Amino acid sequence: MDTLLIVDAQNDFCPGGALAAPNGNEVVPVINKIMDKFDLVIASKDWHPEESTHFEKWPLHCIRGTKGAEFHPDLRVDNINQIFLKGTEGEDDGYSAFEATNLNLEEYLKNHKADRLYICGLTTEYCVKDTALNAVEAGFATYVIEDAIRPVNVNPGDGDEAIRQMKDAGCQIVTSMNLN
Ligand code: VGL
Ligand code: ZN
Repeated sequence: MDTLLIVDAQNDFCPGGALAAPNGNEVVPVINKIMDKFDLVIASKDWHPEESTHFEKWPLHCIRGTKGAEFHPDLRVDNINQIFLKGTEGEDDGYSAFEATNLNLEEYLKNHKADRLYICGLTTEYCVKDTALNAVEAGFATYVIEDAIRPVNVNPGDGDEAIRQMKDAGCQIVTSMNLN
C-alpha cells in the first residue's frame, strides 16, 4: 500500500509568499504528475492562528483561512483524500504532519494499512524533515522524493544537511523518475 503525503504545498511557501522556499512552486508539476501512481494521496497544511509563539521565529505565514494558507493554485486537489492541519495552537510549531490536530496521522495511516509512505512538498529542512523522521519512528517504510521538495535555506546548505539527516535516520531518498 503506497501512500503519497504532500507536505504544506501552500502559497506562503512558494515564491511571492510570506516564507517562500526559492523555486518552491517547482514541486507542484512533479507532484501532479506522480499522484496517480499511489493507492492513497493525503496532504498536510500549516494552519496557524494569528497569534502564536511560532511567529517569534518566523514571519507571519499560513494563517488559517487566508490566501497564503491555500494550496498552490496549480496543485491537483481532486484526489487528495484527507487534509491534516498542524501548527493550529498558539504554542505549537507543528512542523511535523504527525502533529496534526484535526486527525491523528499515524492512526489514519495504520487504519488504511499504509506501510510505504512517500513524502514530498515544502519545506525540506522543517516540515518535510520532521514529518519524515516521525514516519521512520512510527515504523513506516519512508521515502522522500528529492525532486519534489525544496528548502528555505535560511542558511546556505540547510536543505542538503536535512537530506543527510533523513538518510541517516533511515529514509530512502528517491526521485520521481524512479517510481514505478
Ligand atoms: C514550515 C517554517 C515554519 C514548513 C512551517 O512547512 O516547512 N517552515 N512553518
Ligand atoms: Zn509555520
